[in-house]
Amino acid sequence: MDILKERFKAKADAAAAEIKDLLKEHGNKKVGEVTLSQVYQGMRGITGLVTETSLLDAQEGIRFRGYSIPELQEKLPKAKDGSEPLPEGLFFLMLLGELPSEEDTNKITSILQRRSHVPAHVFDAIDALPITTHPMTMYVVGVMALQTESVFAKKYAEGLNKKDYWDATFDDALTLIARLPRIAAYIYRRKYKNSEHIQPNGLLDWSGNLAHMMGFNDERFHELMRLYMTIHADHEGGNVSAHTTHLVGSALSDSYLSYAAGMNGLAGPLHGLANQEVIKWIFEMQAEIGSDDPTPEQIADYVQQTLKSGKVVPGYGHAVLRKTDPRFTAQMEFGKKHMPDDKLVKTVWKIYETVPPILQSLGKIKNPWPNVDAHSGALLVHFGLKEYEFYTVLFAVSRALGVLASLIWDRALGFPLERPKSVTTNAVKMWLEGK
Ligand code: FAM
Repeated sequence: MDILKERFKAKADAAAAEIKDLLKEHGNKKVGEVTLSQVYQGMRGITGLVTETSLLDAQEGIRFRGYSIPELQEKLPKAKDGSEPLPEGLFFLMLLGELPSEEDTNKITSILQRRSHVPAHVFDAIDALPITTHPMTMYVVGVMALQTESVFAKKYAEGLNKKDYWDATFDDALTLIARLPRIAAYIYRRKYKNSEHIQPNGLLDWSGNLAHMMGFNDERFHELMRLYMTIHADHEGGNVSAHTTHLVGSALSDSYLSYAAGMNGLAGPLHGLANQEVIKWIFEMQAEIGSDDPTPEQIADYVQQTLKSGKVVPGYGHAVLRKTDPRFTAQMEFGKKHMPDDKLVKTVWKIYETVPPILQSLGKIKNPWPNVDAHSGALLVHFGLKEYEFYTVLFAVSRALGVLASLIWDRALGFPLERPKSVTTNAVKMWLEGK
């Protein structure tokens, strides 16, 4: 751990010096103009944040520290006999900014294994909730209960030098990431498997252990988890979960408080909850049509019905992307390799052929193409994970890697409190009248 911290600190000091010079020379340069529409419409397209871990291109999709998803699948270390990347390697890449060796990846795995013990009061807090509670609510309650363990909060209360904020954040972030699979699996077994819990296997990789504790032992499911945890980890800084984690962290709230806040945002249906909405929508369509193998015509009719009732087609559209999400494509490739004849997976592919032209014909939707959530549920159902209310918890476990790596960088670079300006419509009217 100390060597990892030293390597990180050297990178962060070099980056901080570079940013200082950059701002000294170019600090007054304009990065863009803001229109009144942007102020009212969710600040789309306004550049106002720095997130070092990944960058989203509207046409090409996400790149993590410069690497696309297919490149990560090729270059990141794999589990023994596996072919999907280990997300521990992606975490190293996002944190250090360089591709990890196998040894680097194993080091992260072993740090996470050693820190994975979850204190009993966290399970008590989850158990105190009614069984009908949504899994994302249980998850955030579990994370909040774990906040008792925050090194940052404790050291801050004792009087922490601001130069050391990053160090305590580093400790908290790794401990939190290590414990999330156990919390997620505990919620799954409590809610859906009669509280028959499965103990962690200290020899497994981070995602493999999550799959094991949930009760899925098919090695292909372990592979799916490794891919899933890699592709959902980060999507630059402006999305609701990343931005919220960063915003709350800017008040020097610790990793637990900041991450829990971000995950409350992930639990919204326009963001991470869309993966449960997609499968729910497909199941409802199957029930209405009376077939688990709908034709393209039947799908098109159902899409029109959804739109007519004033609802969105879940899994389609994006605030930034303007092409098919490469995270969708990666999952489609996984489906072609492991389950090409699965009816539900094939339905997802038929929806992919049917929905974009319909959405395009409406003229108002900026991106008619599928996003990450359009595909994930069908792969999970294939292995028997049909409890779709749980899906966003998996997304949340993965998202921890990106938002917490970013939070460590925020503290290392000394980023300040975030506080943009807001206006009232009255103030806007007065400004327009020149008053
Ligand atoms: N179905 C129906 N209408 C849609 C739509 C969809 N899939 N996507 C966008 N629209 C509508 C949108 O509601 C808006 O309508 P109004 O003008 O009547 O309010 C109009 O098209 C223009 O929206 P936009 O500019 O194209 O998209 P936004 O940037 O405002 O919103 C999304 C982006 C993702 C919130 C939106 O596309 C959506 O609601 N999609 C369905 C939910 C979903 O899949 N979310 C997951 C996003 C995912 F990537 C993630 O965060 N995990």
